[in-house]
Amino acid sequence: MDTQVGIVGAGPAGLLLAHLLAGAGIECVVLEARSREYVEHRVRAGVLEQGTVDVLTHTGVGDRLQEEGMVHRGLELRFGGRGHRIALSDLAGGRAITVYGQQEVVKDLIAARLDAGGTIEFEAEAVAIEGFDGERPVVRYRAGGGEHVLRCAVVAGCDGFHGVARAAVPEGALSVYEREYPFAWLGILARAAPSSDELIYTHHDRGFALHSMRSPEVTRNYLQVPPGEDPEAWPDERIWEELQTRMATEDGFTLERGEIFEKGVAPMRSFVAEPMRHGRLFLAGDAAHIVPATGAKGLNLAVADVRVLARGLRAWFERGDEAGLDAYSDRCLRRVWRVQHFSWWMTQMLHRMTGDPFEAKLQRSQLEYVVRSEAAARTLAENYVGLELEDV
Ligand code: FAS
Ligand code: PHB
Repeated sequence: MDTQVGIVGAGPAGLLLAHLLAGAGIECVVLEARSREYVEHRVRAGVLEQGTVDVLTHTGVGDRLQEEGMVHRGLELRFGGRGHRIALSDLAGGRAITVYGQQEVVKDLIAARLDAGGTIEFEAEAVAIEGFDGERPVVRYRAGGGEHVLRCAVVAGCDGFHGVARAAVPEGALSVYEREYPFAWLGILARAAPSSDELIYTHHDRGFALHSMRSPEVTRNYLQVPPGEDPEAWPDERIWEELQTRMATEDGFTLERGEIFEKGVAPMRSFVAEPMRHGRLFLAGDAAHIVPATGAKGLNLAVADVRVLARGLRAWFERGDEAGLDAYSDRCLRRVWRVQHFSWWMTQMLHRMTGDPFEAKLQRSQLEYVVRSEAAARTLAENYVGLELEDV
């Protein structure tokens, strides 16, 4: 056997799992199809739940996060030309979110693994995962122009929505639940100072808009656009004009503009594949589930999965105790479905879904209720900052 745990994918799920296993003295190898340069610069998520910040900090990879991450104790819901602050920390027992780009988390985890002598094979594309119904699973992968085999005791499928791990599960062994939304998100990164200290989620007749950030000099903004929209249909001026229109307020809010240096369109879907364990193959992160980004949950859900998986693998390798692995799927899916519901709830409340005037009236009523009722606001706050694993 080449290693104890073969990990397919060097995204947040695979990298954090490798880091946690190494901390427990468990050998692992990470196989990543893309280059290090590519994965360290792929722009995705931006919001870390308290639990994610805690696990990174407590396991020694949170120094830059603590230094550069921006702690937010509130967010704004904006509709009808007015903003309403949701006091996240006051409503959720002092817990907060931290704004810190996913690519920064990936950089920190890669550096930590390589500095510790860990093995991450970049440009190593897994093409098949076999034998996981027995005790000697193997991962076949292409690297350096040749075919290779990684023999291990366990395989962690952390290869995202389009990976090979979920596809390796025999037909009929998976129950799939999914929903495609009738829109996508156009996301930009711009060299412009944030126009607000906190995130602004906007409901508007023309569609959803979100103002986020990455640093005091870089903002991250999103616009709801039709599904499959071509980013090239959105020259910079059109993006700024549309963002300004949707985020305008009665008191004259003006969005800071700057050079747009990243532009992309991401589809919106909800997806769950059950169960997440198949013999010696464990699915984690986007390989098992996708949420619409409205709740800022994708990365955080991946982290929650691998915290449970690492704990189960440690008990099994150290003491032969398989209870944690047996409970892995059910334990993760409880949180997955709570987060699926919250992400769907935020999405259906804030986006122009069908354009039906009745629906728009319901959305306005729901938004008015959330910003006026402490009970309703607390529901949003405690889910947004992230429920403790034990609370789900
Ligand atoms: P990832 O997809 O991050 O990582 C999987 C890794 O596996 C990749 O590096 C891939 O190259 C590799 N891989 C795939 N197939 C392989 C193979 N055969 N062999 C080897 N390696 C293979 N979430 C938010 O919370 N907020 C957001 O704003 C947000 N925006 C997003 C925008 C986009 C365009 C996308 C696609 C996702 C976005 N997400 C967002 C969700 C995202 O952050 C994911 O939830 C998060 O990356 C999940 O991490 P992983 O499960 O590690 O999967
Ligand atoms: C981001 O900063 O990229 C971000 C923030 C909040 C979301 C989604 C994305 O809901």
